[in-house]
Amino acid sequence: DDPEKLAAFQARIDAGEKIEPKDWMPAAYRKTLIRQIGQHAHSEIVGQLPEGNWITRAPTLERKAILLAKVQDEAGHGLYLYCAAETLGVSRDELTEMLLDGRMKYSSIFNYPTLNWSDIGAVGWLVDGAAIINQVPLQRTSFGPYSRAMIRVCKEESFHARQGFDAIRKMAEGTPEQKKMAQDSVNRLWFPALMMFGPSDKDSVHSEQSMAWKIKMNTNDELRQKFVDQTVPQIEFLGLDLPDPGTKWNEERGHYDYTDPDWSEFFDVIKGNGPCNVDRLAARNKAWDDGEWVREGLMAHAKKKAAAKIA
Ligand code: FAQ
Repeated sequence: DDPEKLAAFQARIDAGEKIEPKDWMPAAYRKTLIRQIGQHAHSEIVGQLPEGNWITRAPTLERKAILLAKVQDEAGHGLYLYCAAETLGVSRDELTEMLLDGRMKYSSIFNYPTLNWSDIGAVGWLVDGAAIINQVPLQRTSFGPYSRAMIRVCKEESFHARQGFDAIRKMAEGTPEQKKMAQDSVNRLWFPALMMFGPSDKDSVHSEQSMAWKIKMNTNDELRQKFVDQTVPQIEFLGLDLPDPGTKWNEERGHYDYTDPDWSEFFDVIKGNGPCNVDRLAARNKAWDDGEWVREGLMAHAKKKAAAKIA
């Protein structure tokens, strides 16, 4: 890339201007955005699986309607984000193929199972809670379409997190058995939720450049700390035990100290070896294959319509 163009581009970023799809941008900026927005979209799509699995088994009609709406929202977020990625010159088909053959990632969290109803509350509360902390700053990200997508997505994520907290609260305040289930969910999902923010700053390969370009607004560790600080009092409010015995308020830092997740487990999960990686990709591949007749039908219809217009 031409150094003068690069300097002018950086000046726009530094001045807080939004970069729009037709503007000049460095090839690496485009590539990083396609990777991050694409992975984000894939996460929303794959993220429907652990919760979708419980729609038929929700305990009441009200919980079922809420969960159904939430899972549909996630599908919407995925489609919205694919559109944002498409403005960068990649097609949705290409992105989908890269997800299906493992060339692109999706969030590590969705490779953990949801074993019972209490896990559904914990996912809404912890996973959507973590997603919000990550996505609120992304509303100010430098790429216009991504930033605008995040504004709408964050509004819906707030509803998701609240419904999750409400569901787990019911469990935590329920029978001793239900409370035990809530505790077990928090214990199992706490460290995987911390992993959602990515590796520790010293191992984060993309952070420095992505922050200079305002593709990311904070480091992984900054956002992880924010999540811990926000969530620990909520766990205490629920009357549950903290899942990490290393959690301790640090007066000097003004933050909770906490134990890092097992990073070898994280890298293993993102390499494809988590408890549900194989199942998740098999489900997405099956959905793609089963949907072939729909795609073919839509194409045939579109061609017929276009031909009728010409005639
Ligand atoms: N999982 O250099 P960094 C949701 C990879 S929320 C898998 O730090 P970066 C809502 C990373 O790609 C979840 N891979 O990377 C919902 C890179 O590998 P690569 C989605 C991860 O990009 C709730 C390598 O590790 N949210 O879906 C993860 O600067 C309930 C080195 O890492 C977003 O995607 C991970 N957790 O920072 C839906 C938010 N962390 O690509 C349904 C937007 C890192 O070179 C139900 N994304 N890696 O092969 C971001 O903010 C960033 O991409 C980070 C990672 C912070 C995730």
